[in-house]
Amino acid sequence: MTIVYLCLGSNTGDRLKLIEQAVSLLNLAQDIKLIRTSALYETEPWGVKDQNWFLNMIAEIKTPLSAQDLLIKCQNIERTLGRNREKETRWGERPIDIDIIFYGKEIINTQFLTIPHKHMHERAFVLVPLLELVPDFVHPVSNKTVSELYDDLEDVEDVYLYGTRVK
Ligand code: PH2
Ligand code: MG
Ligand code: MG
Repeated sequence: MTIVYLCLGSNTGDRLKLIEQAVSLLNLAQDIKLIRTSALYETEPWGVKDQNWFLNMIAEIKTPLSAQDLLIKCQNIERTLGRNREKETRWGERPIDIDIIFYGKEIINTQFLTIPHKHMHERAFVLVPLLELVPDFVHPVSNKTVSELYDDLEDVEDVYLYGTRVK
């Protein structure tokens, strides 16, 4: 069993409903045990500015799945909720996105998967909800804690507490 931190995001359609549905599909999945979720945050778009604001949150799960199999499960959930990658642009709008941020302390670099997530240390929309759950978790590549990564952030995009807890 591995503890994994997922970042969920949505910036089109009924964002709240899409995030809630993603959480319940994760919870229903055979090999995924949902442990806890962060609060929801409304966040300024990172990367491509000219798009709707996102709702983001972190889910802490436990799973016997490999990182690759977990990725496939997450992508299946994204598809179930109407995501069509062929219509998307890099960092552009999407109804639902489920990214693996940490997979235990593992470091993975394949064609399909980079873990820890390549951009997590640059993103307040990931670090703020992570800070809420695991401020002392150590990033296995930089060896910095989540709270150190947060303190090191430059160009912090706006992150607001959305006020509704999903779980
Ligand atoms: N996801 C992106 C690109 N930019 N910005 C915010 N605030 N939240 C996201 O989830 C997000 C983003 C690509 O997946
Ligand atoms: Mg993704
Ligand atoms: Mg993403």
